[in-house]
Amino acid sequence: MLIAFKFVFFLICAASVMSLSESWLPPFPRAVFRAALVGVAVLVLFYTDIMAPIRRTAEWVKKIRLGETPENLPSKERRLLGPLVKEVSKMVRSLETARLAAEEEARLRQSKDSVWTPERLKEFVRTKLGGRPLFVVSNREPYMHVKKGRDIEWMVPPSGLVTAIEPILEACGGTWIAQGAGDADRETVDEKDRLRVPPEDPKYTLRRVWLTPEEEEGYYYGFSNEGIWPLCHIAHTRPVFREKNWTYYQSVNEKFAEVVLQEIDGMEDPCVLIQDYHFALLPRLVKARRPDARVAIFWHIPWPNPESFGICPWQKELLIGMLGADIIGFHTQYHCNNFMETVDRFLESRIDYEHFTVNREGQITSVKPFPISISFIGNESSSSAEKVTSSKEDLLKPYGLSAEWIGVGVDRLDYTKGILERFFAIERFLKKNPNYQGKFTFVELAAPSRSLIPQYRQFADQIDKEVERINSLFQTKNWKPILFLKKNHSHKDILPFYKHADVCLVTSLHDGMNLVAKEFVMARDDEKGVLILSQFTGASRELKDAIVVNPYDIGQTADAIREALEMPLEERAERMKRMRAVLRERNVYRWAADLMGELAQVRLSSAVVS
Ligand code: ADQ
Repeated sequence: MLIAFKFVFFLICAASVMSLSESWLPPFPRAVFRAALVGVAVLVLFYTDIMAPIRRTAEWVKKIRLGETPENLPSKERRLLGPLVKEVSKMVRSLETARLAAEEEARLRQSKDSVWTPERLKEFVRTKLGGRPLFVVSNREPYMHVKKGRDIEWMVPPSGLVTAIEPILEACGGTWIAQGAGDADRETVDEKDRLRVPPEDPKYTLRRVWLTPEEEEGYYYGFSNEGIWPLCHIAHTRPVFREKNWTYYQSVNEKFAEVVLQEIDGMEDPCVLIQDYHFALLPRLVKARRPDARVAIFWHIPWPNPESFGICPWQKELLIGMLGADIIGFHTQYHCNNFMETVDRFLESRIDYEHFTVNREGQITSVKPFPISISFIGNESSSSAEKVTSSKEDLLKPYGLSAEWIGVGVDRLDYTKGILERFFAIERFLKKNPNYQGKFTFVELAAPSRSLIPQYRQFADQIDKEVERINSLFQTKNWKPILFLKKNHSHKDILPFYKHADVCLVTSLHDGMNLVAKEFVMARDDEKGVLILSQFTGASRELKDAIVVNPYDIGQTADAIREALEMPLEERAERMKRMRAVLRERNVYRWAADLMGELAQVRLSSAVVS
């Protein structure tokens, strides 16, 4: 635009000079003079507005190549070379990430450190799978497309699963099969319901599966979340088993099995990694038709004792479905033991407690713990994306509150997370320690969850009432004991609360692992902050330097809050240091590597699963 404007301006000036020249030059020299004038104008424009920006852009790219951090390109260059600059900027980001990763790798190699990084995982998986692609199945998809006005945007649903699985798929390629749940998901797939992701730098295929509202209600809300979820958590919420939901659970598992079989068709010796309790029947359905496939299922929630599991009317069918897998993974050895005892109680099979395997009709399944974790490699605080500048005061100010100490809780609004028990403990703490009234505020960041299920709606109402009751007992003009923020917060919103809280409360009544406890520890590079952790979480097996409590014991949790707030600084730092060392060593890349290593080693039995 600007160039065109300049060109027109030059032409007008040239025309004026030329009309002047008509009076003093004969026709031929006048023509030469005119041509020369236009030529000079074009040359000047070409040099200043095309060559110079290209030269400066080339300098900019060169600086990046040499590892320098150049200033942003001036707007003139960005205007002229817009699309090119956009692509180069993306390249710069990938290059920067690759360079940081390579430096980290080199540093770790030199220090003979055993930390797992995404790069190490990629290399490991590439070698182990020998170029074979991987097929992952989960209920939730890693990328969701949603409508924003007239545009379509993509988002990553908040899930630890994506963090854990994506580096593996990025390394070996393959296909992630999941339910398409975004309102623009159908508009972004090809005729085979596939698309390449990540959207900005495609490395693997996402295959979406469509469920009808009835299927979603019966399989997801019904059998999975009203049945299996409370069955496995033993949080004293009665599981609901309806025949109709069971029928949907079976048919949706069959639907997913058909998709898996289509996707692995023609692949030799494919690896299939199934996620969670939504797909207990899937391993057998796949293995029966493709005995040459290596199949693993990872169960993200606890496994109960045989007596508790025994109330499920379809206990045998679920167990037989799972035992189609070559590997069944849980977070803890305790859950593996419960599973083996359950199989022992309800199925005809040969159990080997020495190697933790089940042999059912010749199909051998290995049952192992793989404690899931977070993407902590130890240098996170240096990443600019993670920098937090707010203060404790800034966090409470928008709500007209101030407090000397703050506590934090981050949960899906789920009855298994012990949120009510936590609030009762805060009430007890303030009653027992009146000197903290007016000074300690607990911030609960709670994401609404599964609100179509009646128990979840009742639970949410009960929480609202208790928050109101407890606050009304103590609150003053600019202070209250509980600040209850109910929404799905972004990780960026949660981080300042993790960073500035004096104490984090994780009081699950039962939890497979609990990643919030680990996220809190990862955020505390200042080595301050104390973690209070339920003994009924998988995380309590690893984070032994937390203050471990029985969440049903309200008095004990109340005393733990006081102990945390009054803990000497050195002790806090010592505990946090040790917990961070554990997490660094057992991060999510190690989880993925252990699981993939095991899957690659599976010796396929000749048995055909019936
Ligand atoms: P969840 O029951 O969802 O996972 P958890 O492990 O704590 O429990 O993970 C929750 C995740 O959601 C965390 O990453 C957390 O940051 C995020 N989250 C929680 N509240 C939020 C909020 N208000 N806004 C936004 N994000 C929020 C299941 C099992 C666990 C197991 C995991 C992984 O129940 O036991 O640890 O899978 O296997």
